[in-house]
Amino acid sequence: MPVATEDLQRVHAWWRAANYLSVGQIYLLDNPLLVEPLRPEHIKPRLLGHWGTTPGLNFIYAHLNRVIQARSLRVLPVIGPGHGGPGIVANTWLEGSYSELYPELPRNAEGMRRLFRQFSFPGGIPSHCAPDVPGSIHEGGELGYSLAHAFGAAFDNPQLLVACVVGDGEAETGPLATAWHSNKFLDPRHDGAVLPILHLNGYKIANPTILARIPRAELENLLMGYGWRPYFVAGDEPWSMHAQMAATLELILDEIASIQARHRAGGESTRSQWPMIVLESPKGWTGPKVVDGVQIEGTWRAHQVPLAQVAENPEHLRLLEAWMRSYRPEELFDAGGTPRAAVLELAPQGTLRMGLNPHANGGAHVAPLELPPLADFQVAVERPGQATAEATRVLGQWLREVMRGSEAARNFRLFGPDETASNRLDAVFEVTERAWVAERRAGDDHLAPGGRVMEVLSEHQCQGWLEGYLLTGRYGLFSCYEAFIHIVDSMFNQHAKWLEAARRIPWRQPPPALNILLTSHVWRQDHNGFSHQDPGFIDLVVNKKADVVRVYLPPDANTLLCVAEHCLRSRGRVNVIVAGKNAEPQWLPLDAAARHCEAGIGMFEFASNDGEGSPDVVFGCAGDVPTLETLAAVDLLRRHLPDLKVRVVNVVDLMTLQPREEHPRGMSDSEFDALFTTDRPVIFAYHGYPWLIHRLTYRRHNHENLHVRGYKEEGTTTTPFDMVVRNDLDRFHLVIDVIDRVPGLGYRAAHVRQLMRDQLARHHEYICRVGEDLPEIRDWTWQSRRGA
Ligand SMILES: Cc1ncc(C[n+]2csc(CCOP(=O)(O)OP(=O)(O)O)c2C)c(N)n1
Ligand SMILES: [Mg+2]
Repeated sequence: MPVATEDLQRVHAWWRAANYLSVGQIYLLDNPLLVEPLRPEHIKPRLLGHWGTTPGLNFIYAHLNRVIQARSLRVLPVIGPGHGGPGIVANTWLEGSYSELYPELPRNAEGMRRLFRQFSFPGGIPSHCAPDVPGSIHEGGELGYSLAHAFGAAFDNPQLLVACVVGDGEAETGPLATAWHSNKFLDPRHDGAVLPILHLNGYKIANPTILARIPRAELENLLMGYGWRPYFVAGDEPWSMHAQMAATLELILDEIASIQARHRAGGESTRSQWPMIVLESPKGWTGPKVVDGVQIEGTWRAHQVPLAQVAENPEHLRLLEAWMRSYRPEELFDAGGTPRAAVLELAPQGTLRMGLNPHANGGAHVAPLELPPLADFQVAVERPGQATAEATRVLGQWLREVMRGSEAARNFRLFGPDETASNRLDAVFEVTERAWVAERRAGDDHLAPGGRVMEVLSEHQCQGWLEGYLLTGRYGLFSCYEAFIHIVDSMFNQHAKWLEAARRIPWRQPPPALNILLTSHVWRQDHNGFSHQDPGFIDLVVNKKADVVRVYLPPDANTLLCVAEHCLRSRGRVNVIVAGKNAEPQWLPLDAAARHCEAGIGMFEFASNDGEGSPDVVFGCAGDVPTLETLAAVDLLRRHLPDLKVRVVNVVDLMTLQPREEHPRGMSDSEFDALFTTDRPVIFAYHGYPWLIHRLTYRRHNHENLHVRGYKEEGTTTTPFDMVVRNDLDRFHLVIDVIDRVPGLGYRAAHVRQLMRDQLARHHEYICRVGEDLPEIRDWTWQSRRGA
């Protein structure tokens, strides 16, 4: 049914107003209402920003406003081409949300002057849909994640419609290309809807886009192949485009409502073909058509600023003024700069305005997550090393109860690329399923619509969905192979930047933390080998601002439980937890584990024999496998060099190693010196690349005595113990390190050193002959020889 002309006129007025305000932000320092002819001193000295995508975004925003009003919809916008920031700022200023969050920018001439001036200006706001932009959960700086974020926001938000603009250039990225498949995971009963709007403006920065240069039938088939029903809105004549867009939105919203009604009434559980829009419009639409004899509108040349020499070139200045006046600002704003009723009538009310959608400030609307008491899941550890457990399996049992506790609120999900069971978290399947709305066959394992375990073989989707889920105020955990978390290095960077920038925006509240569990780690890739061995993600993580990152290396199951509980409670951070899934000896009972985690670092008294006096050597260890090897080395030292005074310091929270001035969890120098001494050799067995420990401690007093063992890129498919041997992280090498570094010991302990070398040779010979580790290695357990 065609939409009434008056409605389209309102949409058109809004669009012109938003376009006017967008151009003003890119170009003007002053004279916002053009009350006098433009002069060079009204123009910004540096012209920054992106015009090309902006009129399309403004067109979409205006049309969404109309349907939000007509249908009282709750719409969250996700803007893939986030470089169109001035457009979204313009729209949120028009609807009033901007001035509510930033009262110093009221909807009048002075507010408009400041709005223009602040954009991409020192001391002002960034050019993209960064955290300062009302209603944004997606900056759109690094392209590719819009659709994953949109789905993450829609999961478990049944009343929400996420309108996701996808750039046609963005659509060429790997993450976006896969994200179309998110529709196989969305359950209309429990989840909201995502409406993708492919912004087919034909160009990127300097090239056409692929999707704009294939026949329409091919594009249609491609999108249909991904399971969507594409509707095309195409052209450049505004009134025809308004009519098409409005009618298409009506159709589509009816379709979405009908899909939801059918599923929610209980009748239907099969996958639906959700509608989407392909908006084919000129890049830089309504901007200057030709500049200096070159076509701008409808080409890649419209991407950034179509008129680049406005202050210097009178013709450009004239063109800019003509361009801005083409929107007829006097019809849109009164003499005082306030938008006229004809424009404002299109703005939805209250929190229906997209800029004030509560979901976009998820941190301010977080329901508590019920966490079951750890005591019910603890491993009984009567004495160190006596019990054996698979740390992640223990965690899985606790997570099962977290799943159960969040069943009604549906505010917790687990994400992972196909590895929940392999990572031994499969207890959760006693309570929920893997989300799946595609075909199911006999023999499938725990697949169902509405499941809250999200498995897709795309680390990008796992990360993107989770980010969208968290930013809209829910909780989650992403478990991943350690080596393959690198696939989302860049996404991690972007999310950490978002969190960092959001801290400076007063109205934003920190969302629940992004928790990444790295299991199937470098030391236990028994089935795989070199390709699966890389502990370098931690190195990347610690580059980020101290306040937003934490890295935890729990040495056993009880410590893992304590760490996980802490992480699920924390806000505004990225927590990385590294923990193995294999059966390993357990060191700490739950109460001791809790104290250890609270401090983040501490002595293992049970393994230290330096008593009141000072140690001859200090062992540092971080990570489950390095802790095991350290304790096995201590065991050997007790046996062969019983007089040697050894101290063992275990690190759970890697950030404690940094100076306090660098990180809120960092130790003071005196605390560090008390643990590691100022003059004794320190042998540090670390889970990852050794250099990181040096990087974190290079300012400490005893740094010249610090000797770090870790992964040095020696990997293959071999036995677990051979992995540590190849990297000199094994107990025998650690004992040799002690002998070589404790003054005077080299001579006295030469025979022990030789014995260690012999053991390494024996190990090598045995594994090559038998194919598994020596029984005394496999079956080694901690024997307390305290004081022996
Ligand atoms: C991952 C990534 N690669 C490169 C860029 C640089 N870049 C910024 S905008 C852009 C073109 C985007 O084209 P499109 O998605 O079609 O957006 P629009 O045409 O709407 O501006 C590129 C390549 C980026 N931001 N992110
Ligand atoms: Mg484009």
